[in-house]
Amino acid sequence: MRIDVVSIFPEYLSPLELSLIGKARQTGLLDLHVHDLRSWATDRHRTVDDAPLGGGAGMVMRPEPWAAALAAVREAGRGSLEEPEAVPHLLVPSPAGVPFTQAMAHDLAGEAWLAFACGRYEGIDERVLEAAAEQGPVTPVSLGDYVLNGGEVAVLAVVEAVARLLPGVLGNPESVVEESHAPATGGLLEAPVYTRPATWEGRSAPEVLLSGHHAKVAAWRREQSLRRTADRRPDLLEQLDPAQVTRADRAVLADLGWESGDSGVRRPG
Ligand code: 6GU
Repeated sequence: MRIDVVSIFPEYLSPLELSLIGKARQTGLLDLHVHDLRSWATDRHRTVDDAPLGGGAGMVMRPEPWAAALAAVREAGRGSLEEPEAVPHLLVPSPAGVPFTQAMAHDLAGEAWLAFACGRYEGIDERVLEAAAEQGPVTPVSLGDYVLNGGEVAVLAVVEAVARLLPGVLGNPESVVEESHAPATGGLLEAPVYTRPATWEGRSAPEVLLSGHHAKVAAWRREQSLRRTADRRPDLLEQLDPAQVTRADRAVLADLGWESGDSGVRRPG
């Protein structure tokens, strides 16, 4: 996969040289390029922002450097991807974007080329995104319902979430199957985990995990997933596919005061 990132703080992306992502770059699984938006600013002060039309607080990123940067990225990528018609899927981090999810990470992991346009200040002039949408897919993405100063932290999060799904990036491909939010867990949160010593500072790990009884361990983990999801993310529990709810699940849910039936599960009162 090729990934291009355009930012006025390219150093902000240096963690992408570390750990599994850094390794994936070294081994050629990930071809990641970070670009400084200011290289496409043309005035003496390398200005990339200006006051918002219509007034208001803050500054808006000017269209000209962005258009030049995105054109240069498209050109560079076409050279490297051998497909002469290739275009990147442009992702634009923004608190006004669509929520980034594990499902989106899986979809993006199937693409050959992603590009990220990191806005700072109040954002990028909207016409840049309109023009880009005539060249290829454009998706504004948000990490969640809070405000960051710019898109760089979101790029770190999205690139890590996507890259770890690429074949060969993780040592153990099974670890992506059972984790929280993976389709295989039916969208439940993962159960708590323990390691040795079995008793630490007077606290014992759950007995069942020492039993060697795989079916009992699986049943215990399923129950813990349900309880934790009910506590922390009742919204996820409500979206559970009724066909995936077993009789044992119903007993746990009833204990929590949840109702379950053929149409799904409903939270108490
Ligand atoms: Cl992707 N960008 C910014 N600036 N703030 C955010 C965000 C993204 N996601 C949540 N808050």
